[in-house]
Amino acid sequence: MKFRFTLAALLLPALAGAISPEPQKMHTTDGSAFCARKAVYKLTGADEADPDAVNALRANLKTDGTPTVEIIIGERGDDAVKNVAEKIPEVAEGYYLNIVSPNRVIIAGADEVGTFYGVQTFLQLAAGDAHCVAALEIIDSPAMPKRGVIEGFYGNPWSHTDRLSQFDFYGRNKMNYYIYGPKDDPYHHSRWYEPYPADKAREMKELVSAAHKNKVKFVWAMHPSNSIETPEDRAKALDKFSRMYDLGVRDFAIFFDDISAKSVDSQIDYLNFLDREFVKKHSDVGNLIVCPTMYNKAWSGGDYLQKMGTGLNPDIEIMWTGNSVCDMINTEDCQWFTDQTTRLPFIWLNYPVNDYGQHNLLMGPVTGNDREIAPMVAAFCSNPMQYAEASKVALYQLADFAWNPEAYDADRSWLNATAALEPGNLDAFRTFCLNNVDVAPSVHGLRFYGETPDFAELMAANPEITPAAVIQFLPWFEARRNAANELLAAADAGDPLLSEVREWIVALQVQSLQGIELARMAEALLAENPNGFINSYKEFAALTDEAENIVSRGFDGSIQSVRVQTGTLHVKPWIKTASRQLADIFKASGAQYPADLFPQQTLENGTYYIKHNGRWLGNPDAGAKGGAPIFQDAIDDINPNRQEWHIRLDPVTERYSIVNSKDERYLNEVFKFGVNPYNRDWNTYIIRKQDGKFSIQNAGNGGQKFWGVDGDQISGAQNSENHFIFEIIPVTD
Ligand code: LOG
Repeated sequence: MKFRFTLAALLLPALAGAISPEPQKMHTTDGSAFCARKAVYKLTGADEADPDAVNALRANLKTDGTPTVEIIIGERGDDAVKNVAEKIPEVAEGYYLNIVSPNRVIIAGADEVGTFYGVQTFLQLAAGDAHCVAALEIIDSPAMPKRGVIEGFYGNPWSHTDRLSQFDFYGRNKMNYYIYGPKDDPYHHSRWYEPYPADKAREMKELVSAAHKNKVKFVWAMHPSNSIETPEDRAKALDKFSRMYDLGVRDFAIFFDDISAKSVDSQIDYLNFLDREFVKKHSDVGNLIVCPTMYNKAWSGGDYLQKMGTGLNPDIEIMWTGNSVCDMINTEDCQWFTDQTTRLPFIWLNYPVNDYGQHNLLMGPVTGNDREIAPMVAAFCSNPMQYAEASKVALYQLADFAWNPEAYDADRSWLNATAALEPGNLDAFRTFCLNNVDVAPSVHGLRFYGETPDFAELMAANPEITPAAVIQFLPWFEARRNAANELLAAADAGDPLLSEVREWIVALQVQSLQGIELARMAEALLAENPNGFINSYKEFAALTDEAENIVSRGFDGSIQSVRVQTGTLHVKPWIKTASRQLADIFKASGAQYPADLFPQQTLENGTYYIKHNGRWLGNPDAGAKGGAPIFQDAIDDINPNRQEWHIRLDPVTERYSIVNSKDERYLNEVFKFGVNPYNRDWNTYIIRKQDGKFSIQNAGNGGQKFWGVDGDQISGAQNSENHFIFEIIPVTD
């Protein structure tokens, strides 16, 4: 089904709050709107209609007093909505919503869930900025049948309050799946066979019922690892499932991720056993879901997936994270999976989970999933961060995407998400989110490059870091400081999302103060005010220390706290480079400064001789391409700079580059003059000092060999040797 947006539909958000997810088809009709703020509602059809939908209306709208607006509500087959029966979409969970001028509303679901979703849409319209509702007609239904969340990360599981708040959020944003599988809940994983203790069981029961009220299937997942073959293990599994059934659970999953599976045949046999002996014996239990051990293409091999596809009972659904563990989903991923298994993948999207890159939060626009995947997936669920409230920024967008991928626009969805979540601190919150977009390099390689876009523009406009350029960044940092201060006040006043990520707000605050202090250092340099520079530099160094030591999650019972970081894509590296740059300019100015002002470096940036056994390292073929430096017996009086080397600390790798002063050619990891463009990941060295002698070692991509000497040339030295064999002597003229 494809619909186009009418111009009127695009103009609607001006009148109302954003509808989440974006409806498939919406247009305004003739006639004027009524004012929701003042309306008193009368419900027609409430006796027959879905009770959760009716409760949601009653809880949010005024129904006592003389009615001014009538809401007619029901699902297909109900008397109240029979006149609009042909308008109701023929898709499960779809609904028809008609706001009729001047004072009538019709909400007609394709089924109970559809009615509930129609109510959510109406409530969003009625809560819009102007509280005025336009006359309009919406025909809406989901593109993907199963949309939701897998609590499947490592680290602090969500709290009971977190989960209750999530279900409410899923209901409002039309997500219908929640899979319970936090790796660090022992009753899910390490001691899967043990029943929940009484208090946890009570909570579980409450959760299941809260989920169901929000039309969310509560899937309880168990991770039995390889304990699946013996009759005892199988009896325990049935027992645990029965106990969960007694708590209200009607949907089950088995996770086999992150283990080395003994055999795919025993996994299949086990799953079919549970399907036969438990699932099929309960008419009200939904399809079993499995997360296979080979759950992404990069980790797949042999005939594992083909066997799963042919061996598992046809109703069992198989989860899939795509091309690799953490990757967005495209049509090729889905097709590849279906070719192996002859089934549609139940998508487990590893976003915004950050358990593999815990120092960063993922708060940006959600991009990268192909919009054409809807017919190619059985479900689209995402694994979030251990920060439940903060995860809602991404989950809102993923709900939007899964419902209506055709219309999905990441930037618009992100604007709507942030507006829905933090209306009171909107600009500051958006500023915060944009400082936390990229996850930084990690084992999984997933990156997001849209972080701090306006900072990236400033960097592009000021490619060289001069004092004048650094001052250009001051307003940017001042705006971040103001945003952080505003958000900290809101966090301390109890805002659940902001207090959850309070440490990242502190990180933004400290980072912005670092930037402000850099501008002061730059001003002092321009004003030739060494004391001003020294004072600001000390302040900057203290802030840097503070920035490195902000630790998250100090709550009682937390099993994990991490050092937080923010702005890692552009801002943090820029601050580091700029501070070194300004310090170098200051040192070169000849001003007096305390010996311990700057951090201890093995060597000051400068020009040096490198000597071994009284011989000088030189570049006799200066200007050639390639070739190697050699040790020479005599000092070169004619072309002295052939034996002089610029040794400088690279601010990003914090290692040294070694460049000949005659022709500016750098030394590479095989002890020759590099012919490729200089690359700091390959061409920087660790230089250490001991008893007046130095060692030089490859690092980064260049390996770990030390410099040794073989005849006239540098050679790679073994680890066991003494490497402190060089003199590095400043060239003083
Ligand atoms: C785990 C998951 C974890 C995620 C990201 C799956 C199926 N399993 O590498 O628990 O949160 O990656 O770190 C996983 O994704 N293993």
